[in-house]
Amino acid sequence: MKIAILGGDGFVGWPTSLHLSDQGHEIHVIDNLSRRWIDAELGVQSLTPMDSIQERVRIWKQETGNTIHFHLIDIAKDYEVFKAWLADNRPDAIVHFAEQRAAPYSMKSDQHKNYTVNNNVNASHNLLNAMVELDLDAHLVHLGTMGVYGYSNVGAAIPEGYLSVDVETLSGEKASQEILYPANPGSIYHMTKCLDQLLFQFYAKNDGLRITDLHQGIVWGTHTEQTLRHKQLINRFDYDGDYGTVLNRFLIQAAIGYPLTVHGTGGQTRAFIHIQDSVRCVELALQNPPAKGDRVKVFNQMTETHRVRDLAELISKLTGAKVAYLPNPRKEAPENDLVVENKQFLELGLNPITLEDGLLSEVVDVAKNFAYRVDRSRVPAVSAWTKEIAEEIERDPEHPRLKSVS
Ligand code: NAD
Ligand code: USQ
Repeated sequence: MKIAILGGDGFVGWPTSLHLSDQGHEIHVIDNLSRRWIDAELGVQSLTPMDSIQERVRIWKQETGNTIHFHLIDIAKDYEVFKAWLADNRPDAIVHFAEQRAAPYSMKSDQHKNYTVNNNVNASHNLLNAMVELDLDAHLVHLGTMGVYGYSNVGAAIPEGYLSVDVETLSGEKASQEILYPANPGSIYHMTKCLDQLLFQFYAKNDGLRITDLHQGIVWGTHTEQTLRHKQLINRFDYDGDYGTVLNRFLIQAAIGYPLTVHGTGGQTRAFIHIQDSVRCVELALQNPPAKGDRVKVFNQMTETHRVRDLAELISKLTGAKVAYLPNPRKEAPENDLVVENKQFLELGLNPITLEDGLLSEVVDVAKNFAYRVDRSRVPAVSAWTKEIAEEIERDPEHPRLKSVS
């Protein structure tokens, strides 16, 4: 297949591009490199030394003989350029990773909120709009988030996208219907993914676009089979307070002797998936497209759930790291349970990599190799969820949220 990978220079997009190229697909990475600019804005860098995208694809060609094409396009801003590219290339499938994906970054200021909403909603809408305009019957696979559901605590498993509900009709009878699971975002970033869901629902219904939405949990790990083939193919690995995600942050913190930064009591339960499984899931989704006219196909792309404090304790046991319980900069439930259905990928043959598979130590080893690149002052998460929390921080410059724990 000819596959466009929107956001193919990112943490999940790059290993997905390599994985699909390895399987013989013709891969076109489209990326505006905004993530690299955000590194510059924040004064941080990936823990792993990343080469330019041009150099990365050159090394891939050298190692495998396969060409990955790169196109520098901002899909949120350059609608006409993007549409012209789609018209000229007419891909069979499009994998859409190209959004601002960090919840803390999306909550930093009013400018960051605007940027995240404008970028993410326009990116998705421009894509859908252009597909209809060009009569492009490509299968669109979008990377969504488990966070659209809001980590429900109702005691029932979260279904894959749709909820069966009974409504009482005017004549007093029961009518059953399936609705999109009620959206309950916990950040501006997660909210944009809820808006994406509605865009997809409309375009599948109105224009018969074939869309799969992958509601993914937190991705951990860094290597995949293909990124290991050459040191210059290495994946990016974020550790800073905005882009680093919890499990990868804990593993890096353990490697550099920094106390594990648990927010609040650490009673938050979240869904996780290893990066190798994430790329495999995209492959499985591409092999199983919905038919034209079908509703949006939703998968829960996660393999296990864990409570944040249990993760910290597990890593502490493995590495001897200390655990620091910090005031939470986010507005979120301090404790929640989370049960998630993920039958569809298992039935399609996904064989999940779990935390017990020894990969935790592998990640700590990667982090130890590159520990010299870590700026410890960028480790604390300081982005506040509300004005009240921000004001508290401002009033008290000694507040532990602002101080590096050491
Ligand atoms: P990332 O920030 O590393 O990659 C996103 C890529 O998209 C970057 O290379 C960026 O430059 C590009 N991009 C952003 N806006 C663009 C635009 N307007 N035009 C062109 N390119 C643009 O993020 P990631 O961790 O690889 O996540 C990829 C997708 O998966 C995101 O949509 C995210 O919401 C979703 N996701 C990620 C995780 C995770 O734990 N990393 C978990 C669940 C879902
Ligand atoms: N947390 C800590 N300590 C830290 C960092 C985070 O306790 O040092 C806590 C947070 O408060 C939160 C939980 O860990 O309760 C998860 O935070 P996270 O930053 O790992 O994940 P999140 O903000 O939800 O976002 C990440 C990705 C996002 C993706 C989402 C999937 O950045 O793109 O959509 O995971 S999910 O969480 O399932 O919604």
